Amino acid sequence: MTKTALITGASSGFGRAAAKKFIDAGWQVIATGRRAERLQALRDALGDALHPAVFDIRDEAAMRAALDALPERFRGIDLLVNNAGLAQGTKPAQDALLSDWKTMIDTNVTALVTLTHALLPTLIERKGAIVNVSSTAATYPYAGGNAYGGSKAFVSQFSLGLRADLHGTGVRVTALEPGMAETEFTLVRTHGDQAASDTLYKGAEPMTAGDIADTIFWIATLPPHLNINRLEMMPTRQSFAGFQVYRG
Ligand code: NDP
Ligand code: 8X3
Repeated sequence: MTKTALITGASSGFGRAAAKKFIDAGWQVIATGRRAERLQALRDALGDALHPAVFDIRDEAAMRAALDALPERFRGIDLLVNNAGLAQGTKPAQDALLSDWKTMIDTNVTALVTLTHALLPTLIERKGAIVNVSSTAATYPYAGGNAYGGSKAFVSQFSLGLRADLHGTGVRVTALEPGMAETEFTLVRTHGDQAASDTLYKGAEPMTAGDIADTIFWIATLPPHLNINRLEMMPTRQSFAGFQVYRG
């Protein structure tokens, strides 16, 4: 029987690559995002196995309306990929905009738990799976990471908590924690600074959206008796740095 995935943030980056990956493998995909023209282009490219659902994920009423409006054949959701998310700003906390922090928390945390809560009954009924896109920022703090890292730490810990609560239901839950990958992420984070984005990724051989899509697909298609709890991945050229010491 054809399986169905709901992938949030499918108008760009990881989500768009994942939509293509799953459809190429014979799944149906509900692809969400705010940019209708991007999702329509994806629909045109991938065919009617893709259902575009256009809404701002922070708008709970719009989210519920989109779920209510799903065509019959897309209603049995087997996989939820909570991928929509963003960072806003790179400044230290004392210079950061509170509005940026609230945008990150509303998107990366509140919207993610709202959608998850709405889909749990279906996922339990179908012994489905949840892949939550967290980040290495969940574990490793860095200057300017403040609320973004906090939001992703929530995503990882929430995923593990879901695992505990869903014990015995057959529903699998994974926190996927990627490091540096070149998408529109840095463009969004810097409010459109293409040069900053190009500089960050130049010579770093960052991961690609396709790398992450392949990983999500691998996680979701493992035999049902296997659960990846959390998976951290980085480009080979990225690793860890030390602590900082202030000597006043
Ligand atoms: P992109 O900016 O390329 O894609 C982000 C996606 O999220 C877009 O499709 C965007 O759609 C969607 N989105 C953002 N805000 C909203 C909103 N309010 N309502 C609906 N959809 C929204 O970035 P990535 O593909 O890189 O990011 C995907 C996820 O991966 C994010 O959660 C990010 O934090 C995480 N991540 C990224 C890493 C990286 O280095 N790139 C590393 C680790 C984690 P639209 O704008 O059309 O609404
Ligand atoms: C994105 C990776 O290092 O920019 O989650 O926080 S990082």
